Parts: sequence; structure tokens; C-alpha cells
Amino acid sequence: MKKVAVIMGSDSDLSVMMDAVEKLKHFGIPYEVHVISAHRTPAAAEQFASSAADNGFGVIIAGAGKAAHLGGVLAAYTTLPVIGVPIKTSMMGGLDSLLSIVQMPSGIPVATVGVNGAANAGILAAQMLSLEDPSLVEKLSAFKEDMAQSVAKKDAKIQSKVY
Ligand code: RP5
Repeated sequence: MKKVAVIMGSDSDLSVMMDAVEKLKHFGIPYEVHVISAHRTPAAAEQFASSAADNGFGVIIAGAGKAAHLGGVLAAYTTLPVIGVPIKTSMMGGLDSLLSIVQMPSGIPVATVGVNGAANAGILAAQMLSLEDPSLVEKLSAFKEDMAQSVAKKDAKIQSKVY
């Protein structure tokens, strides 16, 4: 199975990005986690992205905050799909990060999840890899079934409170 790269602009993003890591672990997907900054280490960003496909990666998840160019820069150097995770910020609540990631000019898409939506980035990466891996399709189906059962339990639980 191809690997997923979980890249973040700073170690201050790690607590959010661990939600993606947890999902990759859940689905049994191999991964690597690195701090690479579009602004502070641009050469490393180019090097990582331009060699990612040859190094066995199938998807890149990129988490960054503020003027969050990491996903776009990585996407510029690879044909692999890149999923951007806007990190919540103290000044604008992550709207700055969200718009920096989602408003890519035509030609270099970055699939963007919600602010701090790293869990969804992990699930989306699994769905992308599932196109080539039937075992992941089964795991994703089971995941959806578990969620449905969890909602059904919540529905049953509130019944005694509302009548
Ligand atoms: C971005 O700037 C990082 O992704 C992080 O979300 C934000 C702040 O970084 P630090 O100043 O905490 O290193 O590049």
C-alpha cells in the first residue's frame, strides 16, 4: 500500500495533525510525519514534494496556519493529491489559514478540509488510497457502519429526555 505523508508547517501544529495520524493508524495505512515549512524551509518543501511519488507516497496531507502556503507549495511540485488542513489561529480563528489554503488559483488544486479538520483529512486520504486497495474499501465501510450505530445509540438515549 502507498504511504501518506503528514506534513505540518510547525511543531505547534502537531496536536491538531495527530487527528489525521490516528485515522491513518485506524485504517492501517503506512505514514510518515514531518515538519516542513513553505516559508522557513522552502527548499525542503520542494525536495520532499518532488520526490514524494518516487518515495512511495500516494497522498500528501499538509497542515498549516496563518498565511498557510504549505499545501499549495507542495502541490506545485507533485502530481500526487494534496489535502490541506487549515490550522486554527489566535487572531482570526483559522479563517486566515482556510482562505490561504482553499483559494488556490486554477491549475494547482489543494483539497481543503475544515479548520482543524485533520481527522477528515485522514479519512479522505484513506478514501483516495482505497481506489487501488479493496481492503481499505471494507475498512471504510465498517467505519461508516460504526458511525451509523453510534448515531442510532444517541437517538435512543435522548428519547427518555424529551418526552
Ligand atoms: C505556520 O505558522 C505553521 O503551520 C503554524 O500553524 C503557524 C505558527 O508557527 P509557529 O510560529 O508556532 O512555529 O507556518
